[in-house]
Amino acid sequence: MAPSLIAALRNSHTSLPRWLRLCATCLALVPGGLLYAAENPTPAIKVDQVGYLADSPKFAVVSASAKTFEIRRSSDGMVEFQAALGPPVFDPLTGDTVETADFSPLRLPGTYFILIPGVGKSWTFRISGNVDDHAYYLAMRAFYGQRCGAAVDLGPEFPGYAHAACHLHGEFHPSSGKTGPRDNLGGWHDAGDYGRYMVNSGVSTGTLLWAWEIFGRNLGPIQLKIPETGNGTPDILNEARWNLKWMLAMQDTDGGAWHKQTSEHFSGFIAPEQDRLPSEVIGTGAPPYKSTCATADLAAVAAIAARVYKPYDPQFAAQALDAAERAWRWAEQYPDVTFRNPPGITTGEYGDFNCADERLWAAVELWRTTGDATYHRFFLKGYAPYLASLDSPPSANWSSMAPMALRSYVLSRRKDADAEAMAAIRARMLTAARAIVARTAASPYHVSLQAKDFVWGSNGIAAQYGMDLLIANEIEPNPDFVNTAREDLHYLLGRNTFSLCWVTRLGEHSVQHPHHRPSADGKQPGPWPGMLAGGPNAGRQDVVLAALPPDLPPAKIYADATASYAGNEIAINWQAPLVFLLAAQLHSEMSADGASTGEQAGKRTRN
Ligand code: G3I
Ligand code: 9MR
Ligand code: ZN
Repeated sequence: MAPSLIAALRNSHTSLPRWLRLCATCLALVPGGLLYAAENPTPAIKVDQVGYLADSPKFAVVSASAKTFEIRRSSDGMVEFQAALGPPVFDPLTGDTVETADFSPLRLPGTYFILIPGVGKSWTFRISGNVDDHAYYLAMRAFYGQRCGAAVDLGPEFPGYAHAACHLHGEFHPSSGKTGPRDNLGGWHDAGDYGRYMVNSGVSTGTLLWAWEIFGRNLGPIQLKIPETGNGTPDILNEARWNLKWMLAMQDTDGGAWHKQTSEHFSGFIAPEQDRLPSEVIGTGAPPYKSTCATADLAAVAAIAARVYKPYDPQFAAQALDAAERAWRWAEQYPDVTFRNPPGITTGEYGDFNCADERLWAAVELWRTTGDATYHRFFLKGYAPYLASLDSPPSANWSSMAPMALRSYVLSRRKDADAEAMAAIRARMLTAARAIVARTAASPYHVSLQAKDFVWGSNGIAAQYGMDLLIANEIEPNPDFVNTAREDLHYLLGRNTFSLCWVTRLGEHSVQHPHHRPSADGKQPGPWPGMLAGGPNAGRQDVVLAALPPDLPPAKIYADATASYAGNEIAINWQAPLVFLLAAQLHSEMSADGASTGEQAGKRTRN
């Protein structure tokens, strides 16, 4: 029987007698189940190894010469769908010539693989109405794994993935303008290193809080099995608060915030609790010691926190607002104190030489929270030169906060917003989103990334494009925006030139050797789960990438190797837009009451 006929029989649930559908299953079992079970998957067939939402477009990519493909059920090899591949197309970003396998019509929930006779079979994937729930859970729990200053234990799902309270010996570095010991006050390890950095914490925590504000209805009931679970506050907010606590503690009595808290140099590849290098609060080395970018980021994030936590903990919300306002005033007084590593400090710098965009972001968030016209005026005076930042989002988002400032203005939906500013930002955002849609549709790998995006953390940039599109969808609902965002997720979860799922412990072929100290201390059989690796980087700033062949196209400059910190590290600022993207895929039907905050009661689209 022809596979397409089998599929047609199987899919026609109601119209055919059960015996005929069973018969189709029996016929399919022989060629599929017996012949292909033992075969190893081929990287030439690239699928999202987590899967595809049942009602969405479904593309796989094939880098081998073939004409047709089959989708088979993984349980018994039965053919569910068969179609022609698209024409071969050359992809300059990877140097691959690829065809698209479009199986959008297949909506039947199940676990499948793609089979191309003569080429091989793909890794498996699911089709389901809630395909990304587990990915969201793992990606959010990755933040829990990054907690500093407390014991962490992932429990029976990942036995042995635990660490004792770490970095308990803290002190003020002379560059901070203070001396003496310092308690560990929480926060997340930034990345594969054990530093905590305000600037990167700002964008990451802000992104998670936005995920809550926009997709809260989907997220409210999801339990992350963290120590706070069940305390009445949604877990995404419980987890974000762990980092907020540290950020708030980085504020000095004058309102300014120190730039970072790290050891003097990076520790070796040891477990966090084994790292006994003192954890130093590090400043600029000269009065006023705090940095403007760190302080303005704190103002922005604390202002968001003030509105988001209000229904759950009004006292904490008030504390956050007070911190935000004090930080704002400090940054007014010191608008351009930038940061460079002081002598003797070699950990990450997150040095940003212009903090005007961070202040713009702080102004919008404070205005959204308080309605105070002072912040609004500040924004209106300063936003126009940044409109262009929406056209082609910058490659380092931790240093370029203007797009978040502008988007936040539109997301506010406030009645006192300036009509002209609103219209200008909306138009620019929507034009940019349409351009991303168009170029993704033209991309052989169906991904939004361009050649210029293959820098340190390119996977974070792919996730950010998805986030930009989803925010555009909040402004003007458009299925193209939502579907294109999902294409970027498919790229991250396996539909890429390496056929690699870039999130650890997700899918059947995922990153094994992230540059992540807790994963590489040799105690566990595999990496800590749920973490997004940095991805291909044409900057090649480590020995592994530098040693790759010189003529590689940008999207190929990657190796799954622990030593590759410029390509295979993980970081909270790439993780947060991944969470945002995943949060958008979850279904609101799962939600309990009270998940939404005041602002988000407005229009939303669900997919
Ligand atoms: O944007 C430019 C681009 O125009 C240029 O063509 C390209 C050439 O290489 O460089 C691009 O800038 C790069 C930038 O990342 C892009 O995001 C810089 O070269 C590169 O040095 C910079 O790397 C940063 C890296 O720290 C080194 O400072 C990464 O953004 C940043 O994510 C990373 O952060 C580290 C922390 O320092 C320490 N903790 C781990 C964390 C993640 O690796
Ligand atoms: O492990 C460090 C990583 O977390 C940083 O992102 C990266 C860039 O700042 O640096 C890594 O540390 C390397 C150091 O810079 C150079 N010597 C090798 C270190 C990693 O083994
Ligand atoms: Zn720690």
